[in-house]
Amino acid sequence: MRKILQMVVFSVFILNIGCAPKQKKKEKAPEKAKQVVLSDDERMEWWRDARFGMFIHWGPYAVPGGERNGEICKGGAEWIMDKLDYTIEDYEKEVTAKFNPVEFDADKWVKMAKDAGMKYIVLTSKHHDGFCMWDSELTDYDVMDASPYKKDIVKALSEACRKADIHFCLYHSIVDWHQPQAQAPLYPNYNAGQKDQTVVNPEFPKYYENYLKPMVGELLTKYDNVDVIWFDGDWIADYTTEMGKDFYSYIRGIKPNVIVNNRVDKGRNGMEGMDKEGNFAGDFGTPEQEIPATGIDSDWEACMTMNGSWGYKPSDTNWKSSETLIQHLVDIVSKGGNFLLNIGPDAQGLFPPESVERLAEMGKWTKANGESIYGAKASPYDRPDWGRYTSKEGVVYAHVFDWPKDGVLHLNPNMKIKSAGLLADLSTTLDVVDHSIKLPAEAPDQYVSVVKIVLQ
Ligand code: FHN
Repeated sequence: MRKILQMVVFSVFILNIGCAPKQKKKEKAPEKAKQVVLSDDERMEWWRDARFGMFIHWGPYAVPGGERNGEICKGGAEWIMDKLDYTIEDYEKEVTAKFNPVEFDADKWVKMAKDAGMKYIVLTSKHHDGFCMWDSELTDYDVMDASPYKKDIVKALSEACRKADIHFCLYHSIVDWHQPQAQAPLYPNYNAGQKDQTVVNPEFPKYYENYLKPMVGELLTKYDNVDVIWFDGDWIADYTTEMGKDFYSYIRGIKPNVIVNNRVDKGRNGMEGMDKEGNFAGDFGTPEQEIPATGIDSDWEACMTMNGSWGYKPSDTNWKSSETLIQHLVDIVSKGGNFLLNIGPDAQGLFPPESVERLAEMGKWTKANGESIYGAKASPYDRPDWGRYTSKEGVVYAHVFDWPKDGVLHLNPNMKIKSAGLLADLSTTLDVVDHSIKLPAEAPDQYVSVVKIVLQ
């Protein structure tokens, strides 16, 4: 009789929370951090100086690469579970069970990011498909138990970043197509709130309190060098601004100096990414696949793909040129923002060759001209027709996209110029006449040449 009672109690417990936690050691509450609490400006300083980071969208969705039985998923390949209507069981069987990236080498990835001039890496710890890229105590739907790979990917990249002295950051999705409480009940298509914002799921608060929140706490305590939590999936109706504000203070309570984007709350104005009027949590705005038309005097970071997909999608050959990517970096910094440029590694754990090629080109440029990017800010001068200005104390960097045919660079008439030289070769000074500079016939850089102007 006692046995039956125990069985009844146990199954009620499981039904109640909906996702049976791993039968592993009791998850202890995340330790309170013992760090010195920095001011907001001190906490944001490294991020503001960094200016350029690598986004990595990687997970089981790299296996199908956006294609199922000959059908191509529209948009990002990381949405294939939703867009091509996998059931949870089918996705586990056809996709997750085949995720075995045996070529993955975290040190190689980090070296490519550093050589490209990137100062931080943001890896998807869990995207919308709910698959966890680390050894989690909270679920069996992780790389250790649900995939043949069985190695902790978050740990590998965390350690490779520490070794290479580059900031390690995590993207974490609020949306979760694997967690029953995170989806609208009884709907074949996941997360029906995504398609119909009026659909709400009464179970969602349980998912938030018992799964999503402790999971981020686990990541922050298991991997001690997480410097940014980059939330996504803030748009669903189930997720409330009360949860967002609670989440932000919970995270800062564990790690006071961590930086959190504005998608932790509900303030984001769509893909334009900046906060609408009101009081919302989050440390920086997140324009996506677009660059604001003018400078913005708050912290923001534009995230962008190299082709059209965040996740690996070989059928998408619409690659931005290296020139375009370098000009985007300059344009963003000239408006006071950061550039988070995405890589979608394949199912073997390799960067697509087109991405490798562009990273190398950007690395050559940032090696020669990085002084005009890192720690640089928007300039007080209006944007010139031929390019962009960035600035530092007493210095303006003129980024010339269109090299003048007559060899004369016309600058802003309010600029009081003391001297000027080509950043790529400061050994020769350039002739300055009033607000114009005499340039050599040939531009030193094939994409964007930089003139360093010392102000009076
Ligand atoms: O739905 C996601 C998408 O898959 C990708 O992660 C981008 C990049 O942040 N964010 C969402 C779309 O806005």
